Amino acid sequence: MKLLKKVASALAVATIFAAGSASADEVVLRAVNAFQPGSVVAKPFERFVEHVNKEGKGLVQINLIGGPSAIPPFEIGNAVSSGVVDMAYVTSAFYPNLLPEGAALKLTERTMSELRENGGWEFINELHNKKMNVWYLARSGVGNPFHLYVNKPLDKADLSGLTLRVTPVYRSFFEDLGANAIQTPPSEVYTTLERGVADGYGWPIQGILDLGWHEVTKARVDPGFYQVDVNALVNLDKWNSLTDEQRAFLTEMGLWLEGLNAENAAINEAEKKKQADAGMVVYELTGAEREKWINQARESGWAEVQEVAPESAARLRELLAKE
Ligand code: 173
Repeated sequence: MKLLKKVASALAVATIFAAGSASADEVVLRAVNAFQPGSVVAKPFERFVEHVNKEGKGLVQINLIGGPSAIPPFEIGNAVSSGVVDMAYVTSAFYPNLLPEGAALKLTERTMSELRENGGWEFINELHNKKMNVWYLARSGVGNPFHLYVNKPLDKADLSGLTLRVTPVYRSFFEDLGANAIQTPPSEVYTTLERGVADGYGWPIQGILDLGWHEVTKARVDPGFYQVDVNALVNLDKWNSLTDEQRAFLTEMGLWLEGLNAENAAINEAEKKKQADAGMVVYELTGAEREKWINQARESGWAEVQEVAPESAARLRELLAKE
């Protein structure tokens, strides 16, 4: 035990020395991930952190302090806004209190490269700067659609009589189709379903098996709708305190993170197969019901943006949507 302690303290001194001597310009950013460590939704950021730490020696390092058990998901926006953490990987659905305009992000019909060209990224970044004191470094989730998962039969775009677990992503859409909505963080989905408190829930196509929810889920409803937004945010004071070189490096790493969106199509197929192999079935809406489902999702989504962010809604729609 004594020897171990000595080794440990020698290591600690060595670490401090190494950190101190690496470079006067090296910055270590404390980051938090809103999603369960190791799960497919958390993964792009975990890979990002690994990539930054490999490429950014002597310049920028990221210390990932943990997942949703470190900071509750709905408080992560506040944490990065106030500088409790320097960086966060979090969906706008977890910070609607700070940025109501975030409701538009899931309605994106363009790729991130398109948004970086048409001024969309710039506008979204500006909103995050002004309203939330964060830099909008990059977005994951484009190409990863949301779905409704249910334990009761469904063959129409009609959710009346169903109680569904939601976040701000799904609320307006599900309610407009007649559902009774209850909001929970992801950590409570399993028990909510297991106890029959809800008949179903919204979640992306990715992650069901990682979270063990196939055990309490009978079916997925197709088609999916919207596109996930999970955003890499940097506290704005921290961002402004970085050198030009550090900012340029992080910007490049952010583009690398957005490059991972190209993998989503293949991941989605693999996830569908895993769900089927686990015994989940698909309730596929077809014909007019499918049209109604898709149109209602879009309409409810934009109506909500108009309601919560009337001054930015038209501009957001022009930049993010295709029509
Ligand atoms: O369902 C959710 O908790 C949610 O809103 C979300 C958003 C992005 C990715 C995964 C889940």
